[in-house]
Amino acid sequence: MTIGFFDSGLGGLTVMEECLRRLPEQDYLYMADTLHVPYGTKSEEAVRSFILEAVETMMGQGIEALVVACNTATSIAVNDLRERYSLPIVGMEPAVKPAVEMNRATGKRVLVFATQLTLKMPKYYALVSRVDEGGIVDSLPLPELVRYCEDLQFDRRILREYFLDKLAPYDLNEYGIVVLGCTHYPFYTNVLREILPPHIQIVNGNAGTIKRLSSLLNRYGVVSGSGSGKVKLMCTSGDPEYIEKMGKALELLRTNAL
Ligand code: DGN
Repeated sequence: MTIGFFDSGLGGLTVMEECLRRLPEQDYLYMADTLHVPYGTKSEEAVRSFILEAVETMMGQGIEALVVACNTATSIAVNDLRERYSLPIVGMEPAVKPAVEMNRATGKRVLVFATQLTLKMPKYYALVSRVDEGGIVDSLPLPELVRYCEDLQFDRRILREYFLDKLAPYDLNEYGIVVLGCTHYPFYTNVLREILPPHIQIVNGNAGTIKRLSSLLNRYGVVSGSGSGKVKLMCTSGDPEYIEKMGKALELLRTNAL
């Protein structure tokens, strides 16, 4: 089976890389809507039409399951995609629910990093209202981080300065968990680990998405695949030179050279 992964840019690679390790018996295709990255700062209507167009292209490439490996795109268009197509479709959700549950015993707060668009969508509001009974969840948009990632900016000094500036208003002793609610952000887990106090855990939604994908594939009868465990195709809506960048970024994730 060929599983298609979709994001505006490099972020979805963090999900696909983990999926390649956990489900090596499938084939993979990755599509980045580089013509329109970043999504997080654009209007909901514009982003919806970008997503529908890009996914239509992926359908033409013969994918048999789709992972919307972008929190912003999931919030905006996962329902439209499910109405249009009958193949298994899995999206992202900021891991707020597990974070709140994990923090219940400690009484500490949860800090969610995501794009502005994800944080202002009704889906996010509904998620937080559902799980955050104690009012312990705070949210912080980090739009520059998507741009840094797209520029393959992994310079420790620049990133440290960036995070220290963004986190300055927060008393980190009050927090027990940071949730990475954008698929670009796990590229920065290592640098965040160096900056955050050791008691703060860093979580993302990738494992949850892969778990949902596995059970959906089982439900569709795809118990085990006969694929190569490889990425068969990487494509973009824009400059084909970007494909080299995707290869580099995937290698950095694979070797944890970040
Ligand atoms: N990777 C996307 C997400 O998970 O929300 C955001 C990328 C963007 O275009 N801003």
